Amino acid sequence: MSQKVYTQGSAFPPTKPGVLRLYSMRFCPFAQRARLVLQHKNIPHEIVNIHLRSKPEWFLALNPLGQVPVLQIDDKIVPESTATCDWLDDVYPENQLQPTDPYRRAWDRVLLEYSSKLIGPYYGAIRSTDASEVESKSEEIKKHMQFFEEQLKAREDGPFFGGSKPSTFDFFLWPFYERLPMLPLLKDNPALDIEADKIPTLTAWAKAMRELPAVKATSLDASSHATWYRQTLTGAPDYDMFLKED
Ligand SMILES: N[C@@H](CCC(=O)N[C@@H](CS)C(=O)NCC(=O)O)C(=O)O
Repeated sequence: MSQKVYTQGSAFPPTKPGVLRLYSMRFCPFAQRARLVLQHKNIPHEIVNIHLRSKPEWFLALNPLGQVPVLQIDDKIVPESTATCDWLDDVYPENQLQPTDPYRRAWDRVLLEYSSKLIGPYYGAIRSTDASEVESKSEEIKKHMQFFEEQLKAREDGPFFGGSKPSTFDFFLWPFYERLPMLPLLKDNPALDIEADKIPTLTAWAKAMRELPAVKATSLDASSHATWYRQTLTGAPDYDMFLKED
């Protein structure tokens, strides 16, 4: 199936019985969460990429919120990145990602809640044109990173939040961490440098994450992310950017 986006007016690509489909967008950090879990667990699937500024009517019918990711198999539809990942983990239990220990599972929920607080300053730093506002967003991002640094260090069984193997939370956090190095490229503001020396445990985590085949398969480098966000800020991003096929 083509990786090119489907736009408003495009015909619905027919589903096949029993074939799992992910509605995605190649630059979306939330959709990357689902792509990471699909890859990590080797779950057969197909991907339909959606033009998020010109959404097909059939996509809006599937998810009235109009957001990716969405999973579909037969008559089942699951939107929302965290729900898609947990659902995949439950339906494909081999190589389980969610912690079995209830205390750890509870704390992964806490970490997820904190990671959702990172998202506001992250997009704020991307969108703001005011240098001092960018700096204050950057401070907030660093404060959250420091929290994750301390939490991961306290677990003492890394390199992953899941211990010696990644958990769903590792895949929830990764797409945002992967995009942090593009912020100083986008804004040319040194306040946005991650300062890896202040978060050594997270830096070692990132190194281990980058070794995972799922991360290798779904990651883009900082300059590609910056190119994408630069385009979104000027209004007409090319959703098919970097695709080699016709
Ligand atoms: N809470 C959602 C957020 C997903 C989200 O914001 N996706 C963006 C793309 S990165 C989207 O679909 N935006 C289109 C829109 O909001 O109209 C999740 O975790 O899946």
